[in-house]
Amino acid sequence: MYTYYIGLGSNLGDTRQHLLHAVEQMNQRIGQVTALSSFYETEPWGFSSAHRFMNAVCRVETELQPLELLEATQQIEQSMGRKEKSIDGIYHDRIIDLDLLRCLDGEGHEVVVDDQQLQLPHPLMEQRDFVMTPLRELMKQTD
Ligand code: PH2
Ligand code: MG
Ligand code: MG
Repeated sequence: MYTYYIGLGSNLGDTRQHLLHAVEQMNQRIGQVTALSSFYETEPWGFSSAHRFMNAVCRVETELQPLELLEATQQIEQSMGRKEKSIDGIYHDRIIDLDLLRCLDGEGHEVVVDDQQLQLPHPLMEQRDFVMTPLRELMKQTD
């Protein structure tokens, strides 16, 4: 069993509803969502857009390996109508973005992944307040 921390972001349409829908989809298709941070309204980081973001982080328990989970989260993004993909730091407005941030194994040890498709822990997360603020909220919990 793995414990993952996943960042959620949306800056188009009913952003709060999109995050809630993504959490529901993760519960159905991935495993159990055992914690969800507060929702934070944030300014676009790394690109300019008139649309502000809603960001949150959740914790998910699942048997899926990191690359399997990546595939599953990408399927959820697509099923919710996500079109654009961020490539080489060029960002776009999006209905939903699900980013794998950290993975812990059954003993609570950090799982490190350095694959072309996926790096864990997320290499940019510490530069991003919209990730670290909700992530810290969940890491403080001691259940
Ligand atoms: N995601 C990005 C780029 N910039 N800015 C905010 N505020 N929130 C995000 O989720 C976000 C971003 C790339 O995925
Ligand atoms: Mg992202
Ligand atoms: Mg992403």
